[in-house]
Amino acid sequence: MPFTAYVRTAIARVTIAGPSSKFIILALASLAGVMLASASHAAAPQPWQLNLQPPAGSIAEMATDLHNLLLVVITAISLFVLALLIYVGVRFRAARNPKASQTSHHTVIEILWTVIPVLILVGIAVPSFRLLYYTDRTADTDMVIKVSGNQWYWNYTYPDEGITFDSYMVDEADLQPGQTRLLSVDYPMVVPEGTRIKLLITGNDVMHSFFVPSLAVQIYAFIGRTNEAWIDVPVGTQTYYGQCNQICGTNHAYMPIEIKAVPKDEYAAWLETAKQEFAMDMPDATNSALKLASAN
Ligand SMILES: [Cu+2]
Repeated sequence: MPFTAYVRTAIARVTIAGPSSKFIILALASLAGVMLASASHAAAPQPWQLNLQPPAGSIAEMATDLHNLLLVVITAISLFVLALLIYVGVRFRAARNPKASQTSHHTVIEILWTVIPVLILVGIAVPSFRLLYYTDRTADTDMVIKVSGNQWYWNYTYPDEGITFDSYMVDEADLQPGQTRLLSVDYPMVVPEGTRIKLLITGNDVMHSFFVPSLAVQIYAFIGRTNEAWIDVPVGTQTYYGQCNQICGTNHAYMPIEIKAVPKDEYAAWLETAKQEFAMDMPDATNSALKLASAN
């Protein structure tokens, strides 16, 4: 159930309890709405942002729903523990209990504080494993991009198109209007909108990590090993920003990720020029090994 549906159900339940509690819940819900809305629109971090970036695609939506569910659970647990602490502090204070109780066992409570946490964990495990297995299934993707982490830039290879290019951050002095400091790159990874993309992620020197929050992808880029992930790029022209998320050296903070989702015809036009500009100059063996990896 999406988060908004949770809130709606909660309001409906509280309506029975009485008008004053309904007002409190409505006020809290609208506050949450304001907080969520302030972070919307761009798939990039915002100043004073609260909460996650707006989710893009099915994986990110599931991850956000799981996060929202866990937020409710963890808040309830924290409030419960706080209430217990306050109760114990007041009820069993030294002034009221000059002679301390010697109680050391209580079978019922011991069973409860074992069984209830287990039930909560099992309840969390179900949506958590559902999401894990969903992200693990990459069989029916539309295209493949190989991502290589380097000190300190990314390289994107489209094995089926025979193109490969490096992607460097735009220096502050060279920023054009509309570009974002520390996030814009010279050659973004261009993808067609509404596409499922398999990512083959590897590294060429040290460990990096390919992290795009709005698409809910964070995968290590290891040397000599290819990690697999997929992203579900939604319909709509949008630029998704991310960064290397594994401390990889001096310029770790300066190797951002920019993924530009464009309409299909715009992508085809980009591909035409890219094929001339970024034609892959690779031995056939490397190329066919890549194609083999992308076919599996
Ligand atoms: Cu890095």
